Amino acid sequence: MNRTEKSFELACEIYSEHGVDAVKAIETLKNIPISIHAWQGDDVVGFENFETALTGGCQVTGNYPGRARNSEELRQDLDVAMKLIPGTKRVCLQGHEVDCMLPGVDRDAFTIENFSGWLGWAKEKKIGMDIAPAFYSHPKLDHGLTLSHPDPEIRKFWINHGKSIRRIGAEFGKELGTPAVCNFWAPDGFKDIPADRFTPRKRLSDSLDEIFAEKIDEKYLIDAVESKLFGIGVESCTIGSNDFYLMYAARNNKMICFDSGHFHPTESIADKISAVMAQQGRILLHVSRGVRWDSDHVILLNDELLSIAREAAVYGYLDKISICLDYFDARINRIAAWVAGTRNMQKALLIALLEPMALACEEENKWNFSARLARLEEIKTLPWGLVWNYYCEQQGLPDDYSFMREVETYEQNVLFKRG
Ligand code: RNT
Ligand code: ZN
Repeated sequence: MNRTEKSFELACEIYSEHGVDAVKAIETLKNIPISIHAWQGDDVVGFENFETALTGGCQVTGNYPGRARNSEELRQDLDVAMKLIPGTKRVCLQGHEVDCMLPGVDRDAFTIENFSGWLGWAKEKKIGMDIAPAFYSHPKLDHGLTLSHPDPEIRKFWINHGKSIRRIGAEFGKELGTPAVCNFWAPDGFKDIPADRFTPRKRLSDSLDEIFAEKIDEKYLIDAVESKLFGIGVESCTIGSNDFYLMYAARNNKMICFDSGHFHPTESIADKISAVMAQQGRILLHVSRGVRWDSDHVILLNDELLSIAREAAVYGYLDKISICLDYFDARINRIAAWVAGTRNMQKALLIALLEPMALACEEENKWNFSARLARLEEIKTLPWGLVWNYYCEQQGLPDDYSFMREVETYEQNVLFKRG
């Protein structure tokens, strides 16, 4: 027995004294799919023929060398990252991360042909794919509006984009044998106080209805809708606000997407999970980290992440929660960003799965809130790290620091050679 195995054995003993089966926790963790956001690898630039800056109120800062310039490079980078991440992985695309452009075909008419390389790759890797229409970084985002634009021609373009991305997602779902989550987020809003908040909201609602009018079997595609508080340059009014999408999702039986950067800085999405699950039964999480605003920093193993993971994992409805990462840092190696962030998500889930919550609940049910406090604090020093290390080793993966060796080799051999 090596040191990792010995430590794991001891950890198992301690956890079992708390009524927790660490081996089972690892098994559960292994099967939790994490949808890795492809857009960390290309700074949300996409691969269309034209170069536009990232618009829609999001920002990627930094210019670390090695950004993927086409889908092939992006897949190559994802291959390296995914080899360093344990467990079940999916990949999520933005609607402009096309594999190839076709003459005369814009976003409103993309088909699976534009994404064929992705499909072939996902088949080979045996992973599921998710997708999101890109309602930004395009000249048809006009005066900050897309689906809620007053001009029916502009709305039509974006409605057709939504429809085409849904069909592509359905194709992914059908071909890969696992439904694609198709997430709708649109940046529509106003920098300054609008005179009319109602009409654009009504138009957004109608546009969404039109997009979703085409019935697609949930065996292949699951629609999600994502709200936002504000974006850069869209500070005064976001058309697709939280209230808007909560109602929309509930009324139309869509999945609600909670992005951890899309609320007031002191508001946590962790508390929202049970509120929705008690009534509707499914959620998409966009796990991100806002620093003072929706800055989309790499997720850390911090209190926020721990509480999100706990709320997702402990009530037995984890299989109803889709986890997608949504951060982008161009100031560090993008592969390191994927690996560190995804592993942090997984560590947070492991910690949640290992927590002897039943013991804290026992005290809660006896109204003994002092003992509950003691239990919740006791949890924090339990040896989850030994379990995590064992899990990585068992999967043949380096530890949380050593993975950098492979990233750095790839950086020297490939990323730094990109123009
Ligand atoms: C934007 C949303 C959206 C992101 C894109 C890439 O604030 O979080 O979900 O995926 O910006
Ligand atoms: Zn998001």
